[in-house]
Amino acid sequence: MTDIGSGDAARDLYAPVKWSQVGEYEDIRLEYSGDGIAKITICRPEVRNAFRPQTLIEMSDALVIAREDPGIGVIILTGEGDKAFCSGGDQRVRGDTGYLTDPTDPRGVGRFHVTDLQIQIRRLPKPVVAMVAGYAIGGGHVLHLVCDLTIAADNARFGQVGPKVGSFDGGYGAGLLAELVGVKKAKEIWFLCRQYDAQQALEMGLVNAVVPLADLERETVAWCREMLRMSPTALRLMKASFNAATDGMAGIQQLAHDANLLFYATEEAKEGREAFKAKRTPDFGRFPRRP
Ligand code: S0N
Repeated sequence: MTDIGSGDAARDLYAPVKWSQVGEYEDIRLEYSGDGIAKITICRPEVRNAFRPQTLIEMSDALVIAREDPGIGVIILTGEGDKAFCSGGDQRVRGDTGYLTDPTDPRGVGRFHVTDLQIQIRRLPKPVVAMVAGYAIGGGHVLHLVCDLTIAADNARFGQVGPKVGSFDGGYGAGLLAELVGVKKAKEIWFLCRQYDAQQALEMGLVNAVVPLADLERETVAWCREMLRMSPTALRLMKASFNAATDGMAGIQQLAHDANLLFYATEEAKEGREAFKAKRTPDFGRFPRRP
């Protein structure tokens, strides 16, 4: 349980959720809690929630919908069932040029749709929480790495498999992992392709909490509701701040544009806009030159 004291406020965090479905997808489900949480579930349990290109395209679409909706403040990413969060790229549609949208099309050229999705999650200005039951393996492990927080069930298992199946993710898969657990441990994870249980993941800083499987969603929702009580702008700017150094110019761009977004509301910025529209010289003289 989160440490938020007792009483009504604490009880509200754990109030039952009645999810309502938003839109129709083939590989995923998008649901709203009605109080500010969107949940995206990968629904391919027969392959341990491996993603094919269509899965990633649908996830991207759902993330856009949740991002654009001002009623949504936090997004949960999860997998259907209790056996897997996600087992990475669907190896059945892995071609010689990447992952194929239509493996029966001889002219098809594959690619890594997951590259764009990883960036989308990082740049999304609302917290994204990975809710992990069972395996988070390969590209599925990297998906939880790019989420802001991870709540794991006690049956969760984490690991990379790239060198075992002839692939590797040297982007966020290497960099974020090293940031979280240290370079030596990250190399161990990638070079030996071992699996780690939830407790080991907690001890190495890979996840935020481990809870009994039966409590996974209840606890994840409580963490989300706790964040929903915070200032959305402060959360947005903190997320961008955590990513800024790692993301280089793209990170600075996000922070700078967020600053500009807030600057727009000031009298000083409005003076520039109004002067332009009125075809007059702007008068910035009344604004302080801050020390
Ligand atoms: C997840 C594992 C450990 C689960 O083991 P378990 O519980 O024993 O189940 P299984 O019997 O193995 O699996 C049940 C059924 O599910 C199928 N299946 C499982 N995973 C996949 C998968 N990824 N693709 C396709 N099918 C999968 C099984 O075949 C089985 O089917 P049936 O019942 O018909 O026999 C275990 O399943 C496991 O280790 N899975 C494979 C993990 C894996 O290899 N993942 C892919 C790793 N690569 C990526 O994720 C690519 C990431 C990527 O796109 C990328 C991005 C940027 C840069 C580089 C890359 C890159 O290529 O790495």
